[in-house]
Amino acid sequence: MYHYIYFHCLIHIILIFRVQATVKERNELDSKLCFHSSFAFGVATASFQIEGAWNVSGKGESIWDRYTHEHPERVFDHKNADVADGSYYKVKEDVQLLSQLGVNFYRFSISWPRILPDGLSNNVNEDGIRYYKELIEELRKNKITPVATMYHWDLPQSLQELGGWTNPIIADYFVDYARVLLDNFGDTVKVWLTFNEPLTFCENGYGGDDAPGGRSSGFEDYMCGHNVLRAHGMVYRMFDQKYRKITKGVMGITNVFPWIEPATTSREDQKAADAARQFMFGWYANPIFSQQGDYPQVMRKAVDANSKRQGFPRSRLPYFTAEEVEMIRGSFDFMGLNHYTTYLAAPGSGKISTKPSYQDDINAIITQKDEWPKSNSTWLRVVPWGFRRCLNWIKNAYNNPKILITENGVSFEAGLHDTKRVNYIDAYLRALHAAIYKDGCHVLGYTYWSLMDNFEWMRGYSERFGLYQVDYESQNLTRTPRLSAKYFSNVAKTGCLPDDYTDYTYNTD
Ligand code: GBH
Repeated sequence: MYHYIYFHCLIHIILIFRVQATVKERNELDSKLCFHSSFAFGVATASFQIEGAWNVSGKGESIWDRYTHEHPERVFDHKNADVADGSYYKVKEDVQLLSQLGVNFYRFSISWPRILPDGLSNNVNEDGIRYYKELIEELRKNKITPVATMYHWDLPQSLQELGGWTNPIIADYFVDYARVLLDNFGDTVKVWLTFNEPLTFCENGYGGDDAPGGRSSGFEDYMCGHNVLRAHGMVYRMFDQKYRKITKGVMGITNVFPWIEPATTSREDQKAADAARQFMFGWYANPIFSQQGDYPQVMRKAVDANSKRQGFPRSRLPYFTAEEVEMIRGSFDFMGLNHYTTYLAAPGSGKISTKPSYQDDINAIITQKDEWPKSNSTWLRVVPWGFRRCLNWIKNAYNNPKILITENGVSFEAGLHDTKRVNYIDAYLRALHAAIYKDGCHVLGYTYWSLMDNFEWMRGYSERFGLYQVDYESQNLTRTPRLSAKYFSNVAKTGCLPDDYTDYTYNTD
């Protein structure tokens, strides 16, 4: 209990740097929708998507380097992230952008192969340590709290040669890597996330077409997930035992949870929606955040049964030992949550083919409504009310954990006058405000994805999520604030949503 209260306070204190004056300002504006002064605002990026310098000063090759070089045809615009936003060379410039925004924190990720070129801790690349130390120091000078993700998908290629996340040994190597990070940055980074979206990199990476391009759905994706959960639990336990006291930090994991609404109110659709939530979110949340731990029961039952029907002598979803269940259960100080959009679910046909597939295991038809406003990403429609439902579902399922929204954002066409993005952020923040102050959800802060346009994985540079526009034609990759940067900086600095958009020519088209 003591620990609980202690960490509750600690993460608040760590994230908050907002100036006192804004509290007064806010009291004068009762009519406005305001977040409590302890609520933190930030923006996020990820190493592979912004750094470039892919083979500079000792950095090793990552699976995304290899994949985009070998298969340019699989990337929408046939581009790669060799240069990306050049952030490796722009520490001061990028921190200036953050400072102009007035955000409390910056969520960035650390490139494993920049720190450990071969993935292994016997060879530490000093330039990698230097680079992140410079970034962290620059943030500190500007009173911006660093929030670091240990793994945002850029696995060292050398470890992929051993099977990557499908090989159980990788959990040990991830622990070694985490130890190097905590030894080097533990004194200055107080908020840690082990992983970004295991669902995405296991499902799309080992079950689909993202790097490393495993395309082994319903099989390698489950192995990946299993080892990621073990690796997370092991790193959290090491942190708890060896680093927590000396670093005074906190640690969590980021999962992605699109809201899943039943397509109709029928019992069948509700059941399908519940199963889909468990397969998408519960897969990674239940073992860590639920009272009982382990995989969600619907998932366990469905994959076990389907594996049997397909003639496998054992389930395609691996089993944790009793010790592993205990190690993973409760391995968090807070929950990182990425939320972008909402889907509808209806029951699938129940048919399975002999070839395993995650989709068959879920057995749901996932769609979106035509009338929901589109973005520039096929998977992302604007459905702010889904955010509130998502947060309430988590509150009920996992005993109202402390949540840090680690990503929320939207892609639109290039251009500086992005009223549609302003509209999206404002609407999602209103839904979040209701979830916190009307429903009692325990949310500590909000992170917009992304600080600036960047390499959008298989979509190349074709989808833009940035508050700052990046001019990829210009020599120095010029960053220019969009209207949404002005809007978001106003929100971050005051903690309030503006009443009207006279300044921003708000419209909802
Ligand atoms: C985030 O994931 C990532 O964490 C971040 O790196 C990324 O830049 C951001 O999204 C914006 O894209 O193409 O139909 O197969 C959000 C969840 C999961 C959404 C994978 C896109 C692929 C859908 N993502 N999904 S599809």
